[in-house]
Amino acid sequence: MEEILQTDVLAEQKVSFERFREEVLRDYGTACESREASLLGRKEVLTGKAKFGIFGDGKEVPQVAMAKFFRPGDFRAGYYRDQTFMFATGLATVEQFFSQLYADPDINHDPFSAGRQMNSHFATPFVDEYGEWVDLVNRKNISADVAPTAGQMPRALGLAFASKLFRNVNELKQLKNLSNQGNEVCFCTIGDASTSEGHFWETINAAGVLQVPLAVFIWDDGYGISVPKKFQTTKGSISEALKGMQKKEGTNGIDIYKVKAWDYAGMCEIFEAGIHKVRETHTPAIFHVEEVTQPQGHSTSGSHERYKSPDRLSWEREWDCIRKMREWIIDNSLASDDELSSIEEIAKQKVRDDRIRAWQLFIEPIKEQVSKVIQLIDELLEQHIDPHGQLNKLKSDLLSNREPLRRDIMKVLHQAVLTVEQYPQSAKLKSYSESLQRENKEYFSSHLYNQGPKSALRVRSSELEYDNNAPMINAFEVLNKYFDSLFTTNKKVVAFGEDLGHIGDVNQGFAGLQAKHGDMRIFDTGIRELSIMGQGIGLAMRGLRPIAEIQYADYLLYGLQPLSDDAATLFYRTKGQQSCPIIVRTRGHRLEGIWHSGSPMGMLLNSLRGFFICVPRNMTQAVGMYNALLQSNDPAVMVECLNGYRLKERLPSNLLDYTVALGEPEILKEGSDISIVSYGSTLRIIDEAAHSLERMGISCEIIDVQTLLPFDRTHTILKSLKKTNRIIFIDEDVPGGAAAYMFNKVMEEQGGYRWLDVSPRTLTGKDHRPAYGSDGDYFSKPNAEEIIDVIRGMMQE
Ligand SMILES: Cc1ncc(C[n+]2csc(CCOP(=O)(O)OP(=O)(O)O)c2C)c(N)n1
Repeated sequence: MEEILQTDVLAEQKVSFERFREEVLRDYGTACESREASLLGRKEVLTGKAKFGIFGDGKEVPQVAMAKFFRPGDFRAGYYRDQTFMFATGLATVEQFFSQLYADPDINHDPFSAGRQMNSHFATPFVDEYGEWVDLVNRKNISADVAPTAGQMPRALGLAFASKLFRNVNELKQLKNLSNQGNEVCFCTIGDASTSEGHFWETINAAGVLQVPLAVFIWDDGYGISVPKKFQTTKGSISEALKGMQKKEGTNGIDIYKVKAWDYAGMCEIFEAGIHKVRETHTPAIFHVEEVTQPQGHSTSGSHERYKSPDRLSWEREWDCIRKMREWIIDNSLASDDELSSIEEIAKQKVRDDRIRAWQLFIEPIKEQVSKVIQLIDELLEQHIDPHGQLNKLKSDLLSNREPLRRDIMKVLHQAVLTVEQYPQSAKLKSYSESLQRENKEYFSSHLYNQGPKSALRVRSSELEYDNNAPMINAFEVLNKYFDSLFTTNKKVVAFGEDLGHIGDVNQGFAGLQAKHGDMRIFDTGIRELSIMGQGIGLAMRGLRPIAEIQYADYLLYGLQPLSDDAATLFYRTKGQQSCPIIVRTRGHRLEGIWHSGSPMGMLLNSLRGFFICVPRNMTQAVGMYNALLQSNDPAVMVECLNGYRLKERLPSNLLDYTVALGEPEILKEGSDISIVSYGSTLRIIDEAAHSLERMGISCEIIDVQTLLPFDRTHTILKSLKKTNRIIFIDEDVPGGAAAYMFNKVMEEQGGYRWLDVSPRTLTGKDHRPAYGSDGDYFSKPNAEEIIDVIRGMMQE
């Protein structure tokens, strides 16, 4: 009996050893494939087939180790070094990797970005074509990479924080496709030099405070392009520098682990235990991966021989992680030298084949277009249409281009059409050119905003309703009652920011609501605008509806980078596969002084294409906009009027149903002499001026644009201008800011210049920031007297 048992145990041990061996060899094979992809990728750039390449060579072994513990339901927010992780998790193939390197715009070939992103910028689908969140629990999720160093950090905080909410907020527990009760980990990767960015420190501090399941892997290869660690990091070691944040008995904080990039077995052991702890306890962790190499240098833009010493270069060769893994496999008798050589050879051949297939996929459709153009030119030549032999020349130029791009075809087509446009026989050529223009527009310029069921533009305006005895109340109370109803009916909404939880925001929009709806749904944050935005971005990407607050519009500048680089580009850079319906709530325009009266709308307009920018004049209008936005998936900024919270507004009875159609201006007062275009707080100054002007016999039409992005989709302003033939754009931004933007839209896009009797004007704040005090405000921002004078001048012109 004992003997039989012993045989069983031995057999079992043999099986598990065999499984272990297979897993190790599979990892080794993945590492070899990835290395080969890096080597061949670089060649593709140097021979001109691709434009730029950045690769994960030197990080292969840590990434096969890390990938073992990345489970369905988990998220990654990483950067451009993670190709091996993507191969090891099965989320990317080598062929797709090359398709992206070639900038193949077909999403079936580059499923991460449809050719819109540089190579090694990965993503997986979070939403379907209708804008509905897919089942994120049973798949591994890659939030779309960005190139700005440390740009992944704020989003990573939000992705991890979502798990904390899913674990702790009862209302969210039924959302079974979005989370498995918060048991997910957000894997975040970053290069050692990028930890110098404020983004890193702000995120790690917030994670330590919040206790979220964030696992940060730092690939420490000693350099940020050419600049060594000693110029990047205090004490030359990020784990040393972070020690004050380390979690101790009875404190919050982060766990810190140090591993060596060439130590496969050591990393597997530490990652397994470390990730398990992050998942179970929501304690964030840093894995400082030291002694990483970079065999080919930073990117295809330069060579590392320029800045690494011969000693360093020879150390990197000796301590190459794949070489060390190979030695470890042989030392532990897991495979022979021959077996490993065979794995290496198979990997090389596979990558060569995948590369060729990706190139074929990329070039075939282009070659078909070339053939079609040649055929259309030949048809004209057969009819002896060839002014000055130009068509023939265009044909031979195109045929001699061995690796044509789409732009080369369009250039030839454009010239060919110009050459023969006077001949009726050129119709087919023209029509083909137009069809390619449409195709290229779809390839390169689609998906800035949602266009399907989740477009906010589908939401129509509805009427405000009032009870007979509806009270006049402080405007902030309108918002407060609205948020109360919203949080009662929409379980996905959360709101947070500085002073937003306990006291209910500095203007009391949320007063009393934390006590009612709980401190996991309405809460305070540290003073960290950048990562408040990241927190909102990550939550929104995981299917929640965050209202992330920036206390004053002036401080949006602190949080602008993740909004501009990450949230605004997300839908575009994934060609509609990921959405970020964050609502950034802030307040601005007139109040006091240089940093509490900002109206930096031009800054937002220029940096947030991809967002809706709402500029309501009162809180009821803001409610209608919140409702419209909450039905859609695009991100938005809501700038409430700082000086409007204590004005009286009538309490509507349909707060939850009232909607404002975004992108449609509202005529506030009809008039016949001049169209005055504005938004937000300035409208009250304009109203005052208009009363005086009316007394002088000048009839003003006042138009509230309501949203700056999108802008006047109904061309309401043009209709007004056709009636008045005079127009002025007034706001509190700097000269050349949002007023100039509105001016351009109406004059150029709407063709407004044709209806002018006098030259159009903009009237804005001064070039400087507004001075403090009521006089400072009066002399820094447009005032009623200025408006009267300018408009009287226009009437006399
Ligand atoms: C905000 C920003 N600044 C500069 C750059 C240019 N840049 C790209 S990578 C890089 C160095 C990053 O080094 P590290 O974080 O160590 O990562 P590694 O590339 O070594 O993996 C720099 C300066 C950038 N992409 N973004």
